Amino acid sequence: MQTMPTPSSNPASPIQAFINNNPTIVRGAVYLGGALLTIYAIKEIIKLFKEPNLGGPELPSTPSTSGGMTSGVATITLSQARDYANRLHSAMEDSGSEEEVIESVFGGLQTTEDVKLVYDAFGVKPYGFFGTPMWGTGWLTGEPYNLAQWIEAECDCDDCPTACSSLRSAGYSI
Ligand SMILES: [Ca+2]
Repeated sequence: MQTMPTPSSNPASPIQAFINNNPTIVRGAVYLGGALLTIYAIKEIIKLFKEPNLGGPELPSTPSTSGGMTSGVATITLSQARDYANRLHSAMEDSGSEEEVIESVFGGLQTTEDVKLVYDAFGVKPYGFFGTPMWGTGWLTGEPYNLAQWIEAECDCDDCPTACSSLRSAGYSI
């Protein structure tokens, strides 16, 4: 079994001994690891295909640092603000939410004016259950939530720190 030609007189390491004594467990662990990696890779690939790209502008690849947001003029157009608002809604409307999309959108906003444009473009949308309400009356019809309320309901500030700090910088409470 010894493959290293070292003239060491040391006994096999505890790890090597464990592997030698428990080949079934070790092989099982390797297979399990491989299966988990495969599942992870498939999920990542599916996510790539699901990535909503409606021909809107590409998001900047380098998010600005949270908290470093300046006030002043907007750096995005109204049409971009609408695209970002739609992207945020798609990231949250179904079961669960795509935190990385939310963070990426807010990471691309540079001024508090940008945040306000996206906030206004988002407007108020009914929120119910896990996002878009489904049917009927009562709790299933949803409550009219603004962007800050959607973010709060879908993605707390631990998971979406950039979104939270950007909204706060622009004066919205979350
Ligand atoms: Ca959701």
